Amino acid sequence: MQSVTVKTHANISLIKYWGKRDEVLFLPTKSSLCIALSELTTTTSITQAAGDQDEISINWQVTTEISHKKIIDFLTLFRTLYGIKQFFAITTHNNFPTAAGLASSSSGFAALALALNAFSKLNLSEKELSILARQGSGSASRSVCGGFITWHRGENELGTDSYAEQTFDAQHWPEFRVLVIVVRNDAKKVSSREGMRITTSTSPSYQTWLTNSAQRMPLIVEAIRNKNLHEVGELAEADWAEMQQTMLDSQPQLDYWTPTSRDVMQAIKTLRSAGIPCYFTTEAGPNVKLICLENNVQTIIKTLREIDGVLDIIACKVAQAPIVTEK
Ligand code: 2P0
Repeated sequence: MQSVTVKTHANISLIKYWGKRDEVLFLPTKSSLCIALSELTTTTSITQAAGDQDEISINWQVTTEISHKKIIDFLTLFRTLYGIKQFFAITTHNNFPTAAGLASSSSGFAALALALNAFSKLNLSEKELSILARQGSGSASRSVCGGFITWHRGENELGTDSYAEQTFDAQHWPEFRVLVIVVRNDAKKVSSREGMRITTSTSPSYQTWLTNSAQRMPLIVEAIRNKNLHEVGELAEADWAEMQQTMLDSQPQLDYWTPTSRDVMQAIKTLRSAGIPCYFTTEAGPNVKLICLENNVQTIIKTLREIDGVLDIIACKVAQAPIVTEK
């Protein structure tokens, strides 16, 4: 029987996505920029279903009914968009905790989009795949690419110009590293989707962030082009801090961090004061992501491992493009 297997990478944004201007089409309020992470992967296989309904097997570490429904909705959308009648049998597996702020939906829906495209022999372009993946989860639009990736906000309201593309490839900056500091493995209480809805409709600082963040986009691209870690780190932390402010001044307030998250962020600042260049960001969750260069990885890991509540530290390089295998 024909089968397709796809391996994608989760991504971590340095200039953030937090808010939609169209919830049905997943159109963001602003552009964002991220890195694909070599060690955080989703592997998804697809074959034809035996009967007349989709069969889904999620071997994720935390499986929720919501994630199951999101996949079914995405398959239904795919059939509608491309006039396909077939039902699918899908097995999908993450090598990292799901729905805990490690961007599982980014690699998850990107893998699904790539697998459906290959299985149905549609030959969609990378741009079309990004637009498709976006409609499963916004951040998934970025995981169809490898390297350093920009997701363009787009201007039209049909979503045809809101897609991600590679800005620099995975080899551009070989010494660049991301450390994923895991402080909790369980699913978060307020989903990103719901959190964004609350923030965009209630945060008084939201518009200011949109304006400032848009100005950071060209600056961070230049900083990455020049391999200037200090600039990249300062811009990423500034964008994170303003995003965090929009969450904290939302009604109800959104606070995704644990005491350990805060201890880790403080330790990163202390390391920096001691002359070790490292910077942090987070998603909508308690786990912290640190950016640094290869030569400081061991020192940083040794320091952060001593913090109470740190469960794991995963050292990532910038990932290559997804891999699609057909049988
Ligand atoms: C980001 N996050 O840029 C930001 C920063 C969380 C904080 O992308 O509703 O899971 O499925 O489009 O893609 C999380 O958003 O949300 C996210 P939906 P998604 O990485």
